[in-house]
Formats: sequence, structure tokens, C-alpha cells
Amino acid sequence: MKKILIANRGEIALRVMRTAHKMGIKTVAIYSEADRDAPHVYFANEAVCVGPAPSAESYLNQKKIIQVCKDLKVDGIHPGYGFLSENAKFAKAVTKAGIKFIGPSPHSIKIMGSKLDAKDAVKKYDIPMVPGVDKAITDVKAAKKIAKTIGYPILIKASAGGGGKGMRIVENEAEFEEQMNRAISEAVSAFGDGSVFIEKYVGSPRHIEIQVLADGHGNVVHLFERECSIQRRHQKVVEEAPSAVLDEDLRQRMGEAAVMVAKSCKYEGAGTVEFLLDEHKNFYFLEMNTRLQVEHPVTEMITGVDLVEQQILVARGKKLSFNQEDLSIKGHAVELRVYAEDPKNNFLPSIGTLERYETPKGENIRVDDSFLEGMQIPIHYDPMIAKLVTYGDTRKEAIALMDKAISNYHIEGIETTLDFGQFVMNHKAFVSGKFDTHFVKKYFRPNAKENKKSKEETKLVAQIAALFYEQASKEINIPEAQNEIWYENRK
Ligand code: MV4
Repeated sequence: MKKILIANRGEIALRVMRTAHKMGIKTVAIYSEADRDAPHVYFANEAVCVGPAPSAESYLNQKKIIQVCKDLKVDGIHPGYGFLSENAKFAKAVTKAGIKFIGPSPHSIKIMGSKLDAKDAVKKYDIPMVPGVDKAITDVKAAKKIAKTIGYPILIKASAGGGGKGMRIVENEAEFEEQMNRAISEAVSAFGDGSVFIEKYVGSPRHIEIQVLADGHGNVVHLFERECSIQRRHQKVVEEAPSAVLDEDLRQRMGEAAVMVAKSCKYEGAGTVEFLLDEHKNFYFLEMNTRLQVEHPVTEMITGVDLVEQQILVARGKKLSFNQEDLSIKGHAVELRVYAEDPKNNFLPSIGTLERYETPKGENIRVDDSFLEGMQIPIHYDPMIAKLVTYGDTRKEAIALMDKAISNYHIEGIETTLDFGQFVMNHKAFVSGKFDTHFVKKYFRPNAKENKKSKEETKLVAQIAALFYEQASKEINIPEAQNEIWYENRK
């Protein structure tokens, strides 16, 4: 592999190119009309515009991207995360065109893209799963019966969903049918697949995920865990490795389970196996993400392994050069996702120009970004500006350095989640390690902006908000596409 195309934009495109160049591999960037002046365009050896700003017409334009590869004699495609990274059809089309897809096989992507197929695949490996059914619900009566034996509250999930999309919590039997019908119609409109299933609802879980790496020769290792419990409506905000709550025994058991999940679908490349951990430290397999994750840097910091380099080596057909015993955790890493969002205004995207943009620098500080002072935040894509990662010998040191690095990060012209990150780093629950996925909801109270509205208006707003709240508390998730919809509406 001498030349690869990065079918992505932003920080991840830059990050992949950095490793490619280190390995002596030439890079091709693609970009949309909105990204003409983006850093990833200049950083690549060659760059091609693939269409207008909307993702559907540019970064998701499969035919065009494959044509660019043929024109420029590209021999591999790195999909990054998001966009086409978990699209089995794209992976297949790329392979058919004689280009190497740097990622797992279409078969692995397809199995893990369906929660029910994934459950089915791992069944014979003795992987702990949340009590529930492993088939799509077809008969309401039968489903209600099962829900009763599992015990309420239960969760209805869409098989084609992922990352929390299309989930509904059901508190009691009276609500069951209505919530099920909603879940089905949501799943149909969001994924074109109305298959839903039920699980026991785990009330206060922690989100622990295991990084795995597999070569094409049957070797699979895990690179320990990341904890991603600090999230807001399924959007992760703070991640760390290792987790503050795993002991060696649990880490080993979860790592082994993750390796089995990878083996169950003949996985190749870098992947992530997601688990829920309940308050009694029982863990349950949730799903597998068949891509490089946003938060992969924390794993790189504690293991010293360049995950993109490993992806490329595996894609080249190489055997892993290390085994499980060669891997160990050294130190602790924390990552803050810096979003162009306003935490004081319900995390609404904050658009504008980066009037001032200075990143913190120093030993044990890593900033993965793709912005320069003076640039606009494009409204068409994910509002993440940067990933700020800090490292230390201990968790305490990594957190203290994060606190300091946030203070040395200067962004003016837009609102960001930097202050919110500082709130987390100084919060007793986070510092002590005693938190779960409800952290933000439980503790974050933005001091809402002063408003000069009349009493009547305020009362009306409160009534409307109460109605919305009642509705929202039933659907424990908001589709991740939320921001994109918002962007589309602004145009
Ligand atoms: C759950 C759950 C509780 N019980 N499943 C959300 C993301 C998707 N991967 C699965 N998710 C959940 N599944 C059962 N049976 C709670 C969540 C969940 C969650 C999981 C990880 C991180 C953050 C979360 C926030 C809300 C709900």
C-alpha cells in the first residue's frame, strides 16, 4: 500500500494522514465545497473536491470516491469514523474495485450493524448479555409476557440502531404497547428496519468499552478498556483509560469477552466492544463498533500503540507483531471533546468564526484538531472542534493536567464545551470515580442566561418545557442526527 485515500474530514482525516506519512505512505484527501480551505486538504499529498457541502453529496458519495481512487491510482481507503466507516455496501464496493478497505470485512460490519445478528453471533461464546429476548418482537402478547418475567422497567431497542438510537424505556405493562409501536415506527423511519427487541433496563450503568485488534491470521488481542460514562444524550464528552472502577480480574474477564466477540464475526482490524457495567460490577455485552473510535487516543496514550498504524499493517496482511502478554497499561489518559456548543444554552451548536484559537502545548498534552484561527465552524458537519487529551502517571495527575490545559486553551468567537470540561474535572463525583452515565443529567445545572421575559411568558415557557420534559423522559435518547437536522433546517 503506497497511496491511501482518507474518506473523511476534520481532525480524524489529519490524524490518519499523520500516521500514513510516518509510514511513508502518500495520502489523498477528499473535500466538499465547504471544506476548500480546511487543513486536511493542505496536509494531504493530493486533494480532490467530491461535491457540495451536504455530506450526502460529498463525503457520502460512494461512486465519486471510488472513481477518485481509480483516477489517482489509490490502493487503500481509510474511512475514519462516521460517514462511510460502517457501511458494509461501501466496503464491498471498494473491495470489488480492487481497492483495500482499511477496516473489517463487509461480513463483520453487517453482522455487528444488526444488534440481533450480533447477539446471535456471540451466543455460543458464553458472553454475558442483559436479560432479554434475542429475537425481533412480532407478537405483542408474547412480548408482554416476556417483559413480565424479565421485570419492569424494560428497554425496547431497535435492532438496526446503535449508539442509543431508537431506544424506548417502558416502566410498566400499561405503557408497553404504545411505546413498542413508537419504537417500531421510529426504527422504520430512521433505519428502514422495524425490528425491535427487549432487554431488562439497567438503571445506573457505566459505559465501558474494550479496544480490540485482530489480524487476518486469526490473532486477536485487546488493548484494555476506555470508560465513556460522561456523556450527554449519547454524545460522549469525556473519556478515559483505564477506567477508575475496573480491577485486574474484571479487566481480564471483559478483555477476554471482547476478544471472543471479535472472533465470533471473524473480525479484522481495530474494533471496539461496548459493555454496560452495573452497580454490582456485572458486565453485559451491548454492541460492537466496527471502526476506529473518536476516543481511540486515550488507548494509544496508555499502551503506546498507534492504532492507525496497526489498522494499515493489518490491511496489508501483516501478522500482529505483539501478543496479549506484550501489552500493558502504563499511566492514565483523559480526553475532552471540545464542541462548538453552548452548555449554558442546552448545548445548542454555536456557530461563528474562531476569532482567537490557541491550543495548549506541553509534555503529556495531545490536541487532535483541524482548525486554525480565523476559520469558520462549518454548519454542515459535526460540531466537534478538537479532542484535548492529557496523560499522567496517575488518574489524579491526568485530571490535574486536563484542568490546566483547559485553562490554556483559548477560543474566542464561539461558545465551546471547554468550561464544561473544567466543571467535570473539578467535580467530586468525577474525581472520586463514583459516577455513571447519568452524571451530566444529575449534576450539571447551567446557570441559564438572564432573560428579561415577562412573568406570563416565563410561565408559558415553563408549561411547554414541562410537557416536553414529560415526553423526553420517556425516550431516553435523542437521535444522534439531532444536530444534523438542526443544521439542515438552518440553511
Ligand atoms: C442500555 C441501557 C440500559 N439497559 N441497555 C445506550 C447506547 C447504546 N449503545 C446502548 N445504550 C444503553 N443501553 C440496557 N439494557 C442504557 C443505555 C444507555 C447508555 C449506555 C452507554 C452510555 C450512555 C448511555 C446513556 C443512556 C442509556
